[in-house]
Amino acid sequence: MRIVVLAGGIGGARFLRGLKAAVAPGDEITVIGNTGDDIHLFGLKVCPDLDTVMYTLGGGINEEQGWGRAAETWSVKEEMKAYGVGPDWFGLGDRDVATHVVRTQMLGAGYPLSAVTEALCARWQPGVRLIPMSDDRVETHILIDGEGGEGRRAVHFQEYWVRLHAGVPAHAIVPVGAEDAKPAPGVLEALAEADVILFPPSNPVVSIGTILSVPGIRAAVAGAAAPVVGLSPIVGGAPVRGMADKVLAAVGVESTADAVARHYGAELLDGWLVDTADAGAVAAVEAAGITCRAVPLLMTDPAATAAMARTALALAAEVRR
Ligand code: FO1
Repeated sequence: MRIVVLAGGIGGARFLRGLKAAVAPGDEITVIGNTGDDIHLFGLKVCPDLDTVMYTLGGGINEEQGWGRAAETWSVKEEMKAYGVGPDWFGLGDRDVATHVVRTQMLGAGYPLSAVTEALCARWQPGVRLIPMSDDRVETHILIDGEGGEGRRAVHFQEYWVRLHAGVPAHAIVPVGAEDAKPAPGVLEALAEADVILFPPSNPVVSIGTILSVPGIRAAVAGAAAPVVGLSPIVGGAPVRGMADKVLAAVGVESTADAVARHYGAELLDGWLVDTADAGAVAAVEAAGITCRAVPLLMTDPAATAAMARTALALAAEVRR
């Protein structure tokens, strides 16, 4: 079975670990990774969501953080601070820096991001095919209120997320460059040939939404022969992790399991899983033309995550187009 997953960072990576445990030998998982979180720092290109998937599935992730490397040291960060060269709010560990050096070197030599990602994954062996949503530069910016009452200003997603802790209202989410971006090689083919397409509990706006903003990808999902099943990132009216509610508000979507399903819409989704805490939302999702089931959705451990993945695959079989 060919399974295609549109994944962002931490939630998506954790779900993929369970999906790998749930599939049968011979099943192939292709991950279309969000690159809107990418940031250029100190002359290096950092791809947080691609790296979180690669490190999580390859066994190198810092487990409690959900990003960056395990057994990390911070000499480079300390030295940059000693030189007074910022920003100092985005923590690049020494081991992680090596990934960005290799990536930036290969990009500089003319390799597209998809080839670079394949090369980095040759070391990590994540057990999935990881393709960036695009080889073109797309960077999510957030429109916030200026300090001191001046007009609004756009900040890079990472500054909003990490320095500002999403603590100020987001008035707009702009995937800069998306309108000129093309799907990376293999993306549209994977979606066309998929037997199942999954939306994991990633951020619906800045992760899955950004992937869908690359021209051609939304239509490829909507027009795919494969059933599309999503898992709600919102449980009991709040995101399980991260700050998805802050960016959902920016696009006028309330933080409920059924509002997110309706945000994606029946033209994309055939099935939607909500947590048992949101069983009351099933009727509203079904009324929107999306088959809905209430099942445990907390990824408390690998076994629970594998069970979620199996339930998503079972629902896909039930709603097959
Ligand atoms: N998140 C933080 O909250 N603080 C950090 O200092 C930080 C550094 C960082 C470095 C590399 C990387 O790949 C991810 C990093 N993240 C950090 C997480 C990052 O903001 C998120 O993983 C995604 O962008 C959101 O999914």
